[in-house]
Amino acid sequence: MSYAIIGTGGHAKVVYEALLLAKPKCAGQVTFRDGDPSRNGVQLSGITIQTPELSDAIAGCQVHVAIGQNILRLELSNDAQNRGANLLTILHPAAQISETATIDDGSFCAAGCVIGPDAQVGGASVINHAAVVDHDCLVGAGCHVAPGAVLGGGVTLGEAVLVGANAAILPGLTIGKGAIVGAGAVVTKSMPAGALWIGHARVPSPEQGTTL
Ligand code: JB2
Repeated sequence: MSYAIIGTGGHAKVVYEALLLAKPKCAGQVTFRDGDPSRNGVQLSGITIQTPELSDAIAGCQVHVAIGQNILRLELSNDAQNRGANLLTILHPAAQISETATIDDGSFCAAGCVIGPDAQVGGASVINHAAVVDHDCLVGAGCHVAPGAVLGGGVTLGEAVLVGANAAILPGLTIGKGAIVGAGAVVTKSMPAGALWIGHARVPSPEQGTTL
């Protein structure tokens, strides 16, 4: 079995460490791949980086896209799958995941995160260190719940939502596709697609004026 981690930045190192803990037998079978030709031959965690990030040789490999940027991670995951790769889900052994939660292909759950009963996490998402995804949450594909962020029970995140570090979203709210919640924010109302929330309030977009 061969494993490929796409991405060679900080997130890739975190994911690689978790992979070795979760599947010790894959040591020696992992390659890092990057789209940037200048990264070819550079060492990361003792492994020589290869470029390009995707080629037809990836068919049949276990591939995990370890890039923090949501849209890029989602697109590269889809590309890898279209080339015949199997998307690898990586669960750190210190992640606490309910037996009734589901985590879709290509996602990463970091150390210390908690995923509650009947929560569903879409593909190519990142539930980062110490983040909480409480019971019955629905997390869309390509989301990032950053370190220490908390989704109350029954929160729904659309595709590619970023919830910043230590932010909290109150139970039952719905956050639209591509929305961004700033670090440390407390979200008290549902947000439409593409919206931005900083601190205790949604940031008005120009066409919305001041009526939120
Ligand atoms: O257009 C691109 C591209 N742009 C950046 N195509 C491809 N194929 N890859 C791209 N990248 C890759 O994203 C870079 O080659 C590099 O591998 C990675 C960016 O690395 P960086 O260390 O800047 O960020 P990261 O994605 O590893 O981690 C971010 O997200 C994490 C969740 C950081 O903000 C971390 O602090 C955070 N924990």
